[in-house]
Amino acid sequence: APVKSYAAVDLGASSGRVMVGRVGPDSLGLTEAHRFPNQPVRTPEGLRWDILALYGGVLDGLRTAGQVDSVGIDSWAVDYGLLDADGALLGNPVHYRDTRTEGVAEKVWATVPADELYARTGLQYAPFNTLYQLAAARESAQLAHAERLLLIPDLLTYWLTGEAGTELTNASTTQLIDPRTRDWAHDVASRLGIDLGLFAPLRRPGDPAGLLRPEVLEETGLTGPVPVTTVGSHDTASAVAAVPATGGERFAYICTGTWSLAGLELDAPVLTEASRAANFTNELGLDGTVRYLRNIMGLWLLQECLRAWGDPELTALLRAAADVPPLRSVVDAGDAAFLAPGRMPARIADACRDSGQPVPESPAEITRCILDSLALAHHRAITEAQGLADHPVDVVHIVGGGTRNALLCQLTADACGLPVVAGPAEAAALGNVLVQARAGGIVGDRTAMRQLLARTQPLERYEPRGDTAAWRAAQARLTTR
Ligand code: LFR
Repeated sequence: APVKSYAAVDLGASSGRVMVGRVGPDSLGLTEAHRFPNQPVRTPEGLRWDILALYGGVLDGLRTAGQVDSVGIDSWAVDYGLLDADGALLGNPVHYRDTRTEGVAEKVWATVPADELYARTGLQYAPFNTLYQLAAARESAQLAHAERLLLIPDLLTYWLTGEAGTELTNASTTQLIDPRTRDWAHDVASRLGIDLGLFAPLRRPGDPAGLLRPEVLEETGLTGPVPVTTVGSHDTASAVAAVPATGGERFAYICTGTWSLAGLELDAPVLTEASRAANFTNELGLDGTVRYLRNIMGLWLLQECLRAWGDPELTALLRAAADVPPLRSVVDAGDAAFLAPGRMPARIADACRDSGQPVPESPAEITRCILDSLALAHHRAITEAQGLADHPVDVVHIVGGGTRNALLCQLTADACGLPVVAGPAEAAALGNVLVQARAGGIVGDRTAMRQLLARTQPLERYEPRGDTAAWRAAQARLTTR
């Protein structure tokens, strides 16, 4: 049976990687070719992505990966680069944690009220949605000179192939897509004076995205033609595609990494007022599915603390955190107050103090507070999603980097009162690889992709330990304040 090789470029907020997936009808292996840091830079204008370093990392990774049958790219969502009429990049892409969008949403809502915006686009409120970024940039010289807007994976694809497109799953995070028609929300854009002509034509996971340019082949030592395949270019779309759910399972998922994205895979969006009030988002997944989920601050809280503490050894810290008494103090891990970088241990301590709870002091105590808080937020999102979508579940799948954090997985099972199946850790890269393999005819439909994952990937199961009363009490402390 044929085995094919696919390079998956997967860019996260703190690191990028180029992985090589080898896929056969009954086999799936993934190896890391290259991993490189993603270090945003504070320039005089604000927080910017170092896009050239990322592109350099992609080229290095492809060189290390060696000959592959195709390449696919996914990254975090919402951010973009602007190109001028010559196709040259105008400035460094702005980081979604940059402060330029502060106070912008209110101005947008004066033109298109928040409830109308939700009914049309199904997108959660987040200050960094592309729509608000474009509104913030409205008067800028850069936008005035722009002829093209390319989301980050589309920009890198353009640099690799010379072909411009807008991948749909990622486009759904711009807040300019109607999740029912899966096409642009023309009325929303025109009312806000956003020129949809900036966007290249939509393309969908599985569509061809061009061939590596001759210069790229030369630079990476690959022999052409090497096609680039459109994948679920939003990393969360790729990660959800790699949830190893088997057949008839009724499941929720949590994609863990810098963010925790917790929710359900649905056939249709939920656009009710209750859903808006609960701030659930309807992003698009593979094959017309809807990723109905909530953004939770995620391991960002811990990453920022680790940075403040000078990067102590994580294994020892998690062991110490496991010994801290549970649920002493919890914070709202969904709170946008934690969005910006910096001073994270102090900000968490402040939140505990302000809510009249014991103030965690040592790194172990703060770490435990973060993990308890995340587990609580996971439970809350999954419970509310089931109610709002009328879609009950029996099991929670955790995928992504957080699956390596056994304490977080166990606490999530405890808080949810449901079994947790953890893995794969490299879900986004695997989803990326499998969509390429599907386009190449090696695997069948979405169910077949998931069954292949369930058969081949190491998974860990966590049973709930039954102390639900303590979790409900902790939840009540947060919500009644
Ligand atoms: C996760 C993610 C989330 C998105 C956030 C910002 O990496 O893509 O899904 O809300 O980053 O783009």
